[in-house]
Amino acid sequence: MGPRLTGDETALWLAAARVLDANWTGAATVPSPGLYPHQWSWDSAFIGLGLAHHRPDRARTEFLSLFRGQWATGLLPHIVFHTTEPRHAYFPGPELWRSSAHPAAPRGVQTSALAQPPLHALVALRMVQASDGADRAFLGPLYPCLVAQHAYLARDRDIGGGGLASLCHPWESGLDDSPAWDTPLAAVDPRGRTYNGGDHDRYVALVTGMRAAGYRAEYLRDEHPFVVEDPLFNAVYLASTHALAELADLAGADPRPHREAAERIHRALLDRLWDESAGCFRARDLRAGRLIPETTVAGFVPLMDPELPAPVVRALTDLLLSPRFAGAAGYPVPTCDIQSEAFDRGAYWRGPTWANTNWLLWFGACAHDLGGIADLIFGSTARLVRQSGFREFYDPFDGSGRGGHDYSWSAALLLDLLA
Ligand code: 9WN
Repeated sequence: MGPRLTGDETALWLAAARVLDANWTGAATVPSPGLYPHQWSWDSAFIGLGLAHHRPDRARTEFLSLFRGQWATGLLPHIVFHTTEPRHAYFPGPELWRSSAHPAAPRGVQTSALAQPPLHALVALRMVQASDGADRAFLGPLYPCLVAQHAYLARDRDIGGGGLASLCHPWESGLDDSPAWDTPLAAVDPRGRTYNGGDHDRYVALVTGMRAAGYRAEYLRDEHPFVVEDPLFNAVYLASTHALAELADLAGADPRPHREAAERIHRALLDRLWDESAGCFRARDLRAGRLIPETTVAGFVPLMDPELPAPVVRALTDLLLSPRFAGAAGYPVPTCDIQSEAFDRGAYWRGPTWANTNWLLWFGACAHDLGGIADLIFGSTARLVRQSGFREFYDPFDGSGRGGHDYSWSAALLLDLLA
């Protein structure tokens, strides 16, 4: 155990470490036992943050397992499948993606064909900074993979042409059923499928459309019906691009292209997603050609940008602390504006508080020396875990736990917050 902790914090630390140990498969960490039996991309990044303090050797193995799934295009898929046992059935499994039939997909491992928020370079940097030097050797093979991951986003996903990466599926956002996706998703033809009904048909229809087009970038650019620019994804992309510049220095490579890329993403976030009149960042629907009016927790994640202008930071913190978000929630930060019609305190990404979005906001608050907000988020997250355990998500009013139990990122991020 690393840091100096109080007795109560020590108990929390040990409980979190037990969850990560129990969810370790030998090669990676499942997000939640039973519920999610494979490896998810941004889960692994969050888990890596925690493992770096608890088992740095496993943090490295976790990343190497994930990057085994990387495609020749540079795409780092959002799921790497680890088991085909029927008792671990998860829908959609490899049969939906058919990655083995694609020439750019890796051999010997089955994967999805979507991205997730690219937090990996940021986590790799923190792993190297936290380590005794062992991670430097690991950086050699990892660095080119991270560069390829970012190059894919810049080359194949800058569909709007303004410097941001576009999402082609709600699953790529990490916030699957966020109210922000309701309108662009409603425009997708579900083609009469009946998997689980409702949005699920559209989720599947989006994938089968991409698959039928061979997952080609031209199809995504010209024909795919769901294309949005999301402030959370792009803020994470920006933070990782800054980290990539630092990793380049450590790896003896040229950091300048990454600094230039960061400058471009920083400008594009402000030019394309900042809504001055609302005082927050919003997602842009490229097919409808407009900002999506829903205000969600994703709109605060650009606080991760260290160069965000002071008036923008002020507007964001005012809204974050208002009764629409932290001001009315006993356990901030809810994923959706409490005053929105779409807000639902118990429904997944439509209201509850999550440890991972809290961590992103905590990181952003620290980047701007907003000690009060960082402490508020740290305190709320620790109280949630103390009261309800390492759950998937929590009711923002009474802190009761919802969804999966022994959730890996809730445990891992608590370790990082305590450290
Ligand atoms: C679809 C694993 C993943 C997270 C996502 C979360 C949920 C999957 C699902 O679980 O997504 O990828 O089955 O709903 O929304 O953020 O990475 O924890």
